[in-house]
Amino acid sequence: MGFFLSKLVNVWEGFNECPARVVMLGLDSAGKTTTLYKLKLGDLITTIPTIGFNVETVSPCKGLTLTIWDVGGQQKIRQLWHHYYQNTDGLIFIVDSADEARFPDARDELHKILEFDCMSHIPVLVFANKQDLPYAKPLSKIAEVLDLSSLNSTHKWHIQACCAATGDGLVEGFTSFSGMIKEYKKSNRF
Ligand code: G3D
Ligand code: MG
Repeated sequence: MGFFLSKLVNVWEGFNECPARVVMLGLDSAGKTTTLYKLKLGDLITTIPTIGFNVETVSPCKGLTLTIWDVGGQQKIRQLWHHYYQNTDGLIFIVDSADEARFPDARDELHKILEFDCMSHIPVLVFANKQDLPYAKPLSKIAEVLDLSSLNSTHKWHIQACCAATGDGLVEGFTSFSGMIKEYKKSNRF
């Protein structure tokens, strides 16, 4: 009986699995590639600046399978980001919480992405990364400088403090993102 029930639970969880395609963007050195491979390998890798993209399928939390496109964030290649926007179910935007000088650039890039038609209602997960650094700004400050409240009428968004190097905060962020993505996909089904 127990065996039968556990099989039933597995089948139910299979139905509930949510495969989705998301893009992961943010300024160069924010920690995108570190996040991707922490999720994929469970390990901290040595990164080099991403010139093109990395793509991996990961299951960051229960019931969610994501194909994540991690696109290079250097200034001259940001103009290519829009090539990755079609058929996207969500945006992960990563910020270096200790890089206060570039918060305005991060805000401008985030809002530019969301102005594209195909991104106009997608759910947004912001990771305030590198919270382990001594000068990292708190979540409230980062939400404010990114002007996230101005997205309230168009986007479901969530901001999560994290340290991609250790993985702290990643599961919590993706658990919130999972609900937002499922709701978005349901509303876009027809
Ligand atoms: P990017 O893909 O957004 O360009 P990377 O960023 O993942 O390549 O990371 C850029 C640098 O930030 C790397 O250091 C990486 O180890 C570091 N980093 C990423 N996440 C964290 C974090 O949570 N805390 C700290 N302290 N550092 C982090 P290097 O030295 O290789 O440039
Ligand atoms: Mg990178």
